Amino acid sequence: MSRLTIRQPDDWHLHLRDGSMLRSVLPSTSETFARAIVMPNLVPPVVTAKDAAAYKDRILAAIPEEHGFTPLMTLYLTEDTDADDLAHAYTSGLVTAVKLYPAGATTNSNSGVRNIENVIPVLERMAEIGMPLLVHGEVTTHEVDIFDREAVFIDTILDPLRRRIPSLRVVMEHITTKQGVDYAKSGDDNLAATITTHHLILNRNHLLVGGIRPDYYCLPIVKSEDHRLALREAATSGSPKFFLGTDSAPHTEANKICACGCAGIFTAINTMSCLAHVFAEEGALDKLEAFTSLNGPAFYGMAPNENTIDLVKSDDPIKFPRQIWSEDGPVTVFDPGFELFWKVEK
Ligand code: OTD
Ligand code: ZN
Ligand code: ZN
Repeated sequence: MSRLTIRQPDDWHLHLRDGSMLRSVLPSTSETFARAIVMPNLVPPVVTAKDAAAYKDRILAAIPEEHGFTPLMTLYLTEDTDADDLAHAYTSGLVTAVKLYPAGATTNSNSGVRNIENVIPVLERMAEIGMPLLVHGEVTTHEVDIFDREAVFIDTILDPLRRRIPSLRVVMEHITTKQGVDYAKSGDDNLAATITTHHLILNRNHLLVGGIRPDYYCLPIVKSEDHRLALREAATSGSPKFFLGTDSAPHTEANKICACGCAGIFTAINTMSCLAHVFAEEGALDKLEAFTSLNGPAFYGMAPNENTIDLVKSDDPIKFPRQIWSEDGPVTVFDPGFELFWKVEK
């Protein structure tokens, strides 16, 4: 197969940042994707309906005129979140979901939740109104090894929480382990999971063997090969439980390549080419549309996009820029480690 037509994709987990970085990275997404769930981990974070409305306006102002794009806003859950403000943000259509970051789990997550007990009333309210909770599923306990943090989170936080509030709709964001795949599969219709492009491609050898690769450093950290294979199986299975959340997370080169480099990989610009490559390798191109364009909207109760895109396989490798420019400095584009041949045509 050398041409594949699919419904226009959506990105169910994206970091757009703010200011000049927002203006630099947004077109890479809005060129190809119709909608994206926009992460609220700005500094300071997007906590209230008012914050979300203002951020949405800044995003809308940065969309190139020729692109149609809808940002789906999220609120950052804190132990002080006001349940009425959050419920109103959802029922009025301003906000699509709420993001749970365990405090300290990832970039700009210091205002996150320290003790889940303190947010139970808000989560119960969300369950009542059907508002999805998007979870960064890693414990931050110092004793727990960074490679085990997802599995421990599932056992000690997520599973007890779902038993306590079974009607809460939950998305396990950017799962990276077999345990994450198995847990998502074991849940009812209230549970789903996003998978990133880079976790389908990288294992921890790519990060660490032959010299450290700061451009492959992200959270949750890339795992061993058996976990990567489990993710590939899940993503290409067609199961409605799994859909794309790129977690494209731009940082300037200076902030990534230094003594304490930031976590995050900028994949927005070549994600669809990478995914077509992965799905073709797995003999599952017929499942790509479900992963990028159908399963996400179905979980969120939205219609899939009407427009289509074509993925066209060329004979010669496609050249993506190695970096994109921002006023704050260059941002390195994800290098999948192989040449890309699938090009998006709209
Ligand atoms: N992971 N980097 C970032 C967020 C994600 O956990 C995440 O969602 C970021 O830079 O905002 C990252 O590695
Ligand atoms: Zn996260
Ligand atoms: Zn993220």
